[in-house]
Amino acid sequence: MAEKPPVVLTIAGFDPSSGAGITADIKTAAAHGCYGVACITAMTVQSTAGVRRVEAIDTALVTETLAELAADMDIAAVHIGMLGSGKVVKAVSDFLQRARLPNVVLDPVLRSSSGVALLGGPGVKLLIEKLIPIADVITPNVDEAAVITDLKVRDLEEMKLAATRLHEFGASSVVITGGHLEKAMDLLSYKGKSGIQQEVFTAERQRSNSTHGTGCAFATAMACHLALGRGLAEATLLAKTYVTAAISNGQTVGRGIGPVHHLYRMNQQRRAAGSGNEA
Ligand code: PXL
Repeated sequence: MAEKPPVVLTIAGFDPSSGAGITADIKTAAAHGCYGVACITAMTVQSTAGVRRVEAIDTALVTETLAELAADMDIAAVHIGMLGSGKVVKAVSDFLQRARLPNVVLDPVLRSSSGVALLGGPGVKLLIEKLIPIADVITPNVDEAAVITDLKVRDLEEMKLAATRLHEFGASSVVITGGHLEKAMDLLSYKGKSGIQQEVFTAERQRSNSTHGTGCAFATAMACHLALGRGLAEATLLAKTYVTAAISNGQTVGRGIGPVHHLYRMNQQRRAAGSGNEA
């Protein structure tokens, strides 16, 4: 019988180098046995060397694409990445209010790793007002958490305070990723029965040049694990483990910051089968 994989919808920008954005998210969904579908929010001109140009997509295209997909298939989880403009933030939040889809993971993408703004000030304000309260989980990195909360976020204590502020903004659950802190640390914070519960996940910091797309890979992997029925803490741990392995198996592509290897498990399968490119 044909299998029915969980469908994971990514609403994100297009990175032609496929380290980040929708093409990377589709690889992440495939790596988790999910079926990825996508709504493009913005075009970027970029390579591993950096982002050259960003153009938001016509919001009518976003609205129609989301309605078309939601009418056709059961969506088990949603990943929201780069939105590119305040108008697109509004179109996506209007859709989510109507469609009431499960397991909405919001990665509040504000800047590229090379420092180019991917969402302007008015867009950030709308994201805080309209998307944070309806997402099931938000996954800012420490820099994004600092911009959104207007707090300094440099260590674990400050991550905990920022997460608490994000709950005050209406966030149900928060994972602040601190992969580039001296000690790589992620903080999971959620509203439990007896108030806010916080759990820390640590890993050795990796020195690597293959780190383009870590944020997208983490948030999409979270969405996949939630789609597969896993709880929040398990999803966080498994998504972190996935990204750590995707970095350490990073591929040398391009002359700049290389992509993580979203499909590293396929190499392992090839090796186990004793065939393929084992270089
Ligand atoms: O890593 C953030 C990000 C997300 N989405 C798209 C991007 C980038 C960074 O460049 O281009 C489409």
